[in-house]
This record gives sequence, structure tokens and C-alpha cells, in this order.
Amino acid sequence: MHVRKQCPWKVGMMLGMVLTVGLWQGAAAQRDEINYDESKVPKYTLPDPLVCLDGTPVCDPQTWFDKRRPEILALFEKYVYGKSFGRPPEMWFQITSLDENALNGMAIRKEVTVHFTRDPEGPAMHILIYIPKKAKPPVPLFLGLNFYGNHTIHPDPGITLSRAWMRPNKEYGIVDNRATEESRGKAARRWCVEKVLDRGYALATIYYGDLDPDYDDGFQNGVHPLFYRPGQTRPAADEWGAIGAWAWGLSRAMDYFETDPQLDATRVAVMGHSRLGKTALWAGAQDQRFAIVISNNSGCGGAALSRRRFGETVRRINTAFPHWFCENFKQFNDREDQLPVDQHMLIALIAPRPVYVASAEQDLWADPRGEFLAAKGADPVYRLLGTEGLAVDDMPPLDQPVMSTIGYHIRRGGHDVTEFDWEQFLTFADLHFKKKVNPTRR
Ligand code: GTR
Repeated sequence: MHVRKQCPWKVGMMLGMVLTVGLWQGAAAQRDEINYDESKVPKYTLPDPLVCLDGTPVCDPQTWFDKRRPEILALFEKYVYGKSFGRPPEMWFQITSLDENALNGMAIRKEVTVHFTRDPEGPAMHILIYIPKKAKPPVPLFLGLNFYGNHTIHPDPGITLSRAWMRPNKEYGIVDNRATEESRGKAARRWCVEKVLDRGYALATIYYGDLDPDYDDGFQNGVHPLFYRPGQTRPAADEWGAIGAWAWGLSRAMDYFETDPQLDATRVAVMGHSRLGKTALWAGAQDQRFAIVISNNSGCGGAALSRRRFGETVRRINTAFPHWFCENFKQFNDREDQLPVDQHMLIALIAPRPVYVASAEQDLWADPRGEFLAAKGADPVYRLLGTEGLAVDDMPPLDQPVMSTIGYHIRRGGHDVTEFDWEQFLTFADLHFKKKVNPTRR
């Protein structure tokens, strides 16, 4: 079976000696500890999502929402992703382009800049939105961060080319860490824009580097410094890392959707792949305005159980990507059993809103079985809250999606977002948006 190769040296070249040493250690750790053998998964006991820290069992929705859910959320904040901040009081929205006849008349294309401070030249993120013209507003939508700029999701020449810093990638036409005209449409295969529009959904996306460029610079760029207290130079051990900042951006996009009459902010499905799948889950866990949450191949620190130590481990992820989680998470390198949470509890925080976990057969680095078991581990919470949870006991066969309130599939192939994945996400949204609009929206 093919196992995805990791290329930390690509990042290393760019970041210089100090980091290269760190990454080399990471590669060494990877060699030593990565397990792909199911029989070598250690025995573990998952923390019970339905027992409070003081031992009180959670027997009714009220105890879940008033006591246990806040407790679990606080544990993820303190030990895994770090605490995030709220909406900046001075934030404002600027529509920077509008085309009523984009994609051969199929869609309205809108670009919106979300300014985080009063300064029009200050820190900001740029949302690209396609709205199907045939749909009657307000239109439900999919929201996802992208890896290399909004202009990569479709060759449409009307999309503004991002000027932000990008990770090196020849294939994507990145030169000196910047996008070029050649970068347009490079990720189109992963977004299926026409299909999404044709199914009656709008699609919104943001370049994740607008929120925090994805390298370890001690949190000097990105949105972190906006929230430093006087004298503070980096987040405290229980404050957000990069994933926290990326998830925060998704909530700021939601703030915008709430002001746009063409969009239905009560029917937003937040979706992400890989590190951005981890981000989508964390955004959906914290912000109950997201009606559906979709994790694609999110793996370690996303949908996969940390305690299984199958594929990527807590130590490996904290070593290769020291900036993704909060500083406290590093205490659990090789000590997964000491974590007061595991990732099934992250999924449980989304309950009773529909959540979909997508795995891929060859994506062993992300531990497909661990992703399924985490989804299953959230099931008791979903059932307590009156849904059917995850309606199967065992991992389904390849390419056979389960569409209960917790949805799951494992498809053929490797670490990627495919048309098959999108078809399932769309069907899942059709099913659940028809049933009822976000029950936890307050
Ligand atoms: C890998 C990382 C994974 C996943 C992936 C991605 O290098 O180990 O956790 O996030 O990157 O985001 O593409």
C-alpha cells in the first residue's frame, strides 16, 4: 500500500538552519516511531465524553450543553489548539469586486475583503464567493480555506491573484513565495466549482495564509500580534497557534455572511482538507453558527484518535509543525494517554449538528480507522441529543458512504479531495439542510 511521503525539507530550505535542525529531528522521530501496523496499536482507554470531570454522568441534553460541553471545549482550548479571540471591534467589510455574469453567466462572483483593523492597508483576509444565479436567495453555502490562494480554485481570470506569501510549490507556479499568473486554476480539480453551483450551493473560500502564513516564525506575522497584550511577544502556552488563527478566520467569514442577504448564514457547511480539515473541525466545534462541518483526510489533530498512535503522532506533528497547536500540546508528545481529551470529543462538540468525516484508503498517515473510531466515539453524544448518531458499528466498505447525522466514508485512493468526496458532501448537505436548519444556532 502506498504511504504518503512527507517532504519537510522543502519547508526547511526556506526557513534556514535553525528550523532545518528541528525538522531533521522530526524526520528522525518519524523513522523511529511511525506505526502502520494495526496489531501494534497500543491498548488505550478513551475519556468518556458523557462523564464530567467531577464524575457526574451526563444523562440529558441540558447537562451536556451547560456543563460537559463547556468543560470539553475549555480542555481543547487549554491543551490542544489554544484559546482564540473574538471578533475585532473595528472589523469592516469591503466588496472589492462584483461580476453578475461570471462563469459564462452561471454565477455571481463577489470578492470581499475583511479588514481586521480600521486601516485599509492593515491585516485583512479576502473572501472569494460564487453564488449560483439559478438559486433563490438566500443561498446555502460551502466555505473552505484554500492552500495556495483563491485564484487556484478556478481558472476564471476575474479572480484577484493573491499577493500573499505562499509555501514554495513549483507545480503551482509559486515563484519566490508568491503566486504568478501560472498559478491560476491549479487547485480547480479539488474544488468542483461548477458542480457545487449546479447543485444549488454558493461556494466561498479564503487563502489560509491571509490569516497566518504557514511557517514557524514565533507568531510575528498573521493575526496573532493583533491580540497581544502590552509587552506580549508570542501567544501564551494556552493561547492559539496557527490552526486557531485559521479557524478564527472561518468565523470572521461567517460574520460577513450574516450581513449578506444573498447568502443563508444559517446553512453554512464548513469544509477543509488535511490541516485545513483539522481547522474546519476546530472552527465548527467552537462556533455553533456552522450548520454542517466536513473533515476531509484531517488525520492527527483532526478527526483521528491520538491515542492510537497510528501514522502521524502527536510528537511528529508537534515537531514538524511546532506552530500549529498551542504550546501546551507539546506536553503530550509520547504521552497521548495523559491527554484529558481525544479527538472523538472534538467531533462531539459539534453535536447535534451534522458532521461528515471523509477518509481515504491509502492515506494511512491520517489513520482512516482512527478517523472512523473517533466519529463512532462521538456517537453517544449525538444520540443523547436525539439524533441517530453514526448509524453503523463497523467501518463501511470502500466508496460506500454512511449518511447519518454523523456521516463517514472511506474511498479508494490517497490523500486528496476528489469529485467523489464532493458528491458525498453535497448529498450530505442536501439531506441535512432539508431536515432542519442548524438546531444549535442561538
Ligand atoms: C502533513 C501533515 C498532516 C496534514 C498534511 C496536510 O505533512 O503531517 O498532518 O496536515 O500535511 O495538511 O497536507
